[in-house]
Amino acid sequence: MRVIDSHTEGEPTRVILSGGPDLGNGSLADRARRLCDEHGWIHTGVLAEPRGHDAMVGALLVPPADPTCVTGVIYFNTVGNLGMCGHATIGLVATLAHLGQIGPGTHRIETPVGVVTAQLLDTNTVRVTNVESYRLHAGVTVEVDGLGPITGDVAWGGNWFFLTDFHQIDLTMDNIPALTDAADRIRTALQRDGITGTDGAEIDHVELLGPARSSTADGRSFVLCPGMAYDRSPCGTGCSAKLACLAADGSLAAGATWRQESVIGSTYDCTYVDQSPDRIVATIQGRAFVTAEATLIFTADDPFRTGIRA
Ligand code: PYC
Repeated sequence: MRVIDSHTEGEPTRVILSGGPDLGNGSLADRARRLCDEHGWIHTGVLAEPRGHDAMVGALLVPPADPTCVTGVIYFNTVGNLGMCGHATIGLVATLAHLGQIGPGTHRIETPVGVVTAQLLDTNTVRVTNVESYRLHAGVTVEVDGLGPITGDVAWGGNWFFLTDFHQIDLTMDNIPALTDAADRIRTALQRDGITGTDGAEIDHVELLGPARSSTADGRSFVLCPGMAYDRSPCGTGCSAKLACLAADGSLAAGATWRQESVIGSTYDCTYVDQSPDRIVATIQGRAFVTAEATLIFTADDPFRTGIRA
């Protein structure tokens, strides 16, 4: 399996160029389901130890169903699929540029939750225009074991998020274990209380929000991804969900830039345009750097051929 690794504002992406499973030629959503149902080992085999680690996100390239797209892609992490992934789209575009497969300009990319566009601004800088984002519920309160009542919004940004202003623990790197534990407790409380996205979709991302530390940023976040890994980048789909909430509150005008800082201090510049009632289309700009080109080897009698499952 041929892969290229990159990181986007600190968050790793592993693009599978060849050697991935054949998922047929249904819709991207059908092929994403087949990846989980028939080839579930890929998630840990490609991304988890001993070949990777918990924070990695995979990008399996597949032929697009929409011929206007440069590629189709299915994003996944060690525990399952992601709908969209902002940082991995930036990493994918930098990877395709590194391979000489695309040049500067705008490129359409098909994901299981819709087509996104990505503008390659220079070798490393990419601006992604995401699928539509929206806030589903405002001001939802859950009683969280060990934290007390926590109030936040439920929003879609290509994945489902619970976003809450969080003041109990500073959003700094030395607090990552405590932040991970807090976000996981919130996610557990949401599940316990049956609080979901549209059509009962699981809210699998929790975004803790606080003040920026840099004077040039507008806010800081800690994002817990499905599983127990946190996003090193400011989380592209999480920023989209955040912008949907800001727009719904009337706190950020269409076209204005919001600079979101991650828990490690990296940033995305984000803007939005209004879409049909109560929806926005967010644009996320950040930088990705290619870190490795590799061939993954899956030896038949390797006891950890399919990765170490947590
Ligand atoms: O950038 O959208 C994102 C993302 C989701 C999970 C990890 N990164």
